[in-house]
Amino acid sequence: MASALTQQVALVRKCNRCLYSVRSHFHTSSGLSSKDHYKVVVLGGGSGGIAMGARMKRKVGAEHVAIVEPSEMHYYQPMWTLVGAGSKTISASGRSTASVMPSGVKWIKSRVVKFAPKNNTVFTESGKEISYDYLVVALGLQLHYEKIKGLPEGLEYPKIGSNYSLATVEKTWKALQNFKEGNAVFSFPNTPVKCAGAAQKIMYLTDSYMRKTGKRSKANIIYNTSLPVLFGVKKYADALWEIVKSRDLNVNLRHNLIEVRADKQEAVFANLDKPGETKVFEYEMLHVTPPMGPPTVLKGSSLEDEGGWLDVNKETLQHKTFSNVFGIGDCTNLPTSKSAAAVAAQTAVLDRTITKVMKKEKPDKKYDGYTSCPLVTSYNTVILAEFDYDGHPLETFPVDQSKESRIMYHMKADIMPHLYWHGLLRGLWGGPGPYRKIMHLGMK
Ligand code: FAD
Ligand code: UQ1
Repeated sequence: MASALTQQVALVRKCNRCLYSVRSHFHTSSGLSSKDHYKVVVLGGGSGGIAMGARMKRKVGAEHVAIVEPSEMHYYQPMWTLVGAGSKTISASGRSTASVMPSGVKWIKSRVVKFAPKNNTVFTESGKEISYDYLVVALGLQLHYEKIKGLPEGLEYPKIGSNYSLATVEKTWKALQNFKEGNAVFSFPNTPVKCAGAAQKIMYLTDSYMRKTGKRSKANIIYNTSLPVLFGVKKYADALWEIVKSRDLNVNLRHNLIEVRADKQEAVFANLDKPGETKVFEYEMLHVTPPMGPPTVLKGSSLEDEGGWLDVNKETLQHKTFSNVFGIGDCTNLPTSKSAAAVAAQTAVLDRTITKVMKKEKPDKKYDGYTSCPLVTSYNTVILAEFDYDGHPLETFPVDQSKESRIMYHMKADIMPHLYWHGLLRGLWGGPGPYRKIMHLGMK
């Protein structure tokens, strides 16, 4: 009896070793073992998560780092603006998650579903309990197409697209190509968004495409935004207003999309300054920037602020209550415009903050809110907006970046993807801060 038991235990051990080696070979784990511990656990394998995983690997060694990410594919979302306008393909914007995972780091291919920060533990959908010494939260934000009446089903119809999601970005390009005559309508929601410029970049590209194809005189181009301004930083807003006027684009401020009647090709907007007043716009093409919000998994986690965003110190990126928890990117309440450029600058600060906390020292490097938005204004021009928490321009190049530039377009379309895949994701690109200082040497 005893020897049968011993044999069984030996067999189970052998199987476990075998499973372990299979799993580590594929460098993923599906939740077969129920409890794991890592020195650093990163939640989310998007821009911020992969970059911080790479940096933490250098700090504590690959075997002490795990990244929890459910998706098989990792997408370079900034390319979707150009996919929606037909100048890049969706396949060029994606790589397998396995290929961007820092080698040797454990990929836990699941979704985090619960936090227990007092016990330094998170739980995954696959039933795994993971404990950590340090936690980096990089969960991104959530798109809420469902918050607009008629939209989820409306997106099944032609003539509607949205550059914000993988499933709908190619529909924008189809709608643009099939445009005959009428209104081309673009929306901007009444919530925080990622890459605040993307909602209007596609309008400028639509205008350019229609001029190129001789359809412009048949199109009435309308940008309806919930905001009271065209762009949050005056220097760039002034430049954009000039473009809007010169290209005959119609901008309606404080207009919030609330309903889509796709069968009738109608979009209903609420006037945010006159409660109860709505206006119906017929469309031949509609581009939707959906309402966005924090990851719902943060709700009730004691990690979130009153708005549901991860509650971090705006200079150090350390959580305000739990000193071994840190945040980066779109899921945080950092009061800056959410972007991959912001994530890049945040990685350099967060790397330093965590190093200091690990040594039981006070974090010293301060994030200034750096963010950037390459405002694509045609198929070969970009206004490169770069600014800080206070909305002050923080331009990298010693030129006036509010002017439309072909070189900046080349940078956005051809150089930036390399900087993303080979620099940011490998933890080697911490934003242009140090280069800005060199570029401006001897200048005011
Ligand atoms: P993400 O990169 O979105 O990653 C979040 C990750 O968390 C995802 O991989 C997701 O699968 C994972 N996740 C979610 N929930 C869970 C869970 N429960 N458990 C585990 N994992 C989870 N930025 C620029 O700088 N320049 C641009 O020109 C630009 N243009 C853009 C254009 C478009 C159309 C879009 C959509 C975005 C653009 N951005 C741009 C914004 C940029 O892509 C994001 O700000 C950036 O990717 C944010 O990184 P993140 O790590 O915070 O989130
Ligand atoms: C950037 O660092 C970055 O992340 C890699 C982006 O996301 C794709 C950007 O769009 C921009 C503009 C920057 C900032 C980089 C420079 C060189 C100004």
